[in-house]
Amino acid sequence: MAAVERTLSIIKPDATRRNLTGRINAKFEEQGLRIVAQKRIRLTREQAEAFYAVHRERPFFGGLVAFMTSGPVVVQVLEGEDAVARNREIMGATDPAKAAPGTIRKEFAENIEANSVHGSDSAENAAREIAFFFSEIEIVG
Ligand code: RTP
Ligand code: MG
Repeated sequence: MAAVERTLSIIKPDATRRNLTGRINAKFEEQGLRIVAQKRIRLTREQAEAFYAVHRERPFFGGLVAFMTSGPVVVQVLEGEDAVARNREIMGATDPAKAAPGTIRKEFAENIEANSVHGSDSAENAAREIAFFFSEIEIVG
């Protein structure tokens, strides 16, 4: 049986601006992930730069930080079997033009940058990213 895991999800500013939080959360819940923590926040430039520090040398870093601080985000912890990989299936490919039908990015993303959601890409990064935004008492599994 697959292990129960947690992953960090962010509903990005392009999606909160279009009032898509509920429709995105329905995708997670319908496909077996439970939202065990959630809060709506506005990232500061310092927070966005720290969260995406791994991408600091990438050409898209400046644009990404500007985008992620352009409006509210909803940060959340998703729990379920194989939650890290499962969430990335539900999200679809980074570029919505390459995302599979039915995925969040295929249905909602505007482009490769404003792509509606973030999801941790490994169990190690999930642990680090969850700790970046949440304390243990805020996560109710
Ligand atoms: P995420 O981290 O947000 O879950 O997305 P990901 O793993 O699919 O993509 P990643 O390569 O980690 O890139 C992080 C985010 O940077 C933006 N991006 N822009 N302009 C570009 O070519 C470009 N490439 C990536 C996206 O918002 C992407 O989700
Ligand atoms: Mg990534």
